Amino acid sequence: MMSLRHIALAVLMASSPAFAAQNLVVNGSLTGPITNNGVPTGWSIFEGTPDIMDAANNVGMTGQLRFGATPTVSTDGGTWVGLGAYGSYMERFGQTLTGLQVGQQYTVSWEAGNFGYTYGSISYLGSNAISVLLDGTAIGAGDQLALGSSWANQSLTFTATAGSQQLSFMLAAPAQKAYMSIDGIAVHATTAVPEPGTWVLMGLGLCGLMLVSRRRA
Ligand SMILES: [Ca+2]
Repeated sequence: MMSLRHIALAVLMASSPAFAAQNLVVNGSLTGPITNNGVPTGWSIFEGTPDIMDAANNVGMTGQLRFGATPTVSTDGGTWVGLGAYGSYMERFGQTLTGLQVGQQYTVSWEAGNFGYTYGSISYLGSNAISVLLDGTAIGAGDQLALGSSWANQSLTFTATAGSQQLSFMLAAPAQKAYMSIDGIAVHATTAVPEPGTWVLMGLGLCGLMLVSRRRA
């Protein structure tokens, strides 16, 4: 049987800020079947034709090793999304974040790699960076990665201006013909602010602990 002390501790842990900070992104692991012109469940295409790929299937085409540089399995694992850019042709995908708190700062983090694409006379072998957009407006970008750059963790922060905002990704430099990889996308409150209900729970937890100590004494 759980003692009062155990219950109090459980409540305290469940309500602590560290436990309250959850990933607001749905399917941030970008898990889905290899698809040319498709994005995984939970995501939408906003421009162009992004692909679902992995180290053995480039541009979302099964068995196609049309890479400009040897790819490595992402830190996140499984499939990821490939994004191309070529002048006015851009590829952008994303999803609407919900449950944001206005005025709260959030950190967007992701893994980026540049393994390119080459097949016959078609080549996407340039350097580029992953740009992050909020409601269609760029809020920043990761570092430029040259062809052959393996997975790198990148992040930036934003302050929510509405409870629901559209997060999307595209390549930052349209003129630099490139095809980059993105995986492991997450959005967390930068400094977790417990909600009012959480403070009540934490208070109850502390009361429980105090009660236990008094009984012991
Ligand atoms: Ca993945």
